[in-house]
Amino acid sequence: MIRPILIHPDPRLKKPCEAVGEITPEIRALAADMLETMYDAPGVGLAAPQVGVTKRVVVMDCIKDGPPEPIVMVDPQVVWASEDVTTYEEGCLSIPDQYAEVKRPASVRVAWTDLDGLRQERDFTGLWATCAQHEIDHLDGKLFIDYLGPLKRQMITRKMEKLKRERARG
Ligand code: K1U
Ligand code: ZN
Repeated sequence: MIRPILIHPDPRLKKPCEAVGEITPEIRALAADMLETMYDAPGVGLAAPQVGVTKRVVVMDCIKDGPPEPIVMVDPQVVWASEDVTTYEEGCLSIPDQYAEVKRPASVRVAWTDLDGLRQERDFTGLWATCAQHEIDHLDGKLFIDYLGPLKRQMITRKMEKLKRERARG
């Protein structure tokens, strides 16, 4: 099922999410819906708070051409980050049509629980590393615009408020 994606500003996007712990049928259904919603958008990642669920679940697939490579991460943690940083022009499905350069560690090691309840650990580089950090930020109530200066952030927030007013009017 495709779930509606919340648009910034929304208090649910600013709230730190709660740990999941045990994998339940509800978590498996949430992950399936999130993957469907991400592919439909389309996007390369999605975090549970973006569909209004403040639990620590993210999905990602940064393969643009070729067979899909979906990853579901429950309770993900960055356990190591490289000293070298990279700049990527980020977007966000909760901040449509707005892009800005964000500097982050170029490589990260992430540990998470998979849908079989097994703990996984993997190193990510390139867009995968940027996306994993962007999604884990969502779980901590942080958006990519929080890395920008106050003027740019305010300008984007005002555009999103206008977009939401227009969408509400229909
Ligand atoms: O979390 C999100 O809002 C998803 C976001 C993830 C992301 C994108 C770029 C850098 C870091 C994190 C998106 O997927 S925005 C859409 C996007 O990047 C895209 C859409 C279609 C094809 C390829 C990329
Ligand atoms: Zn985002």
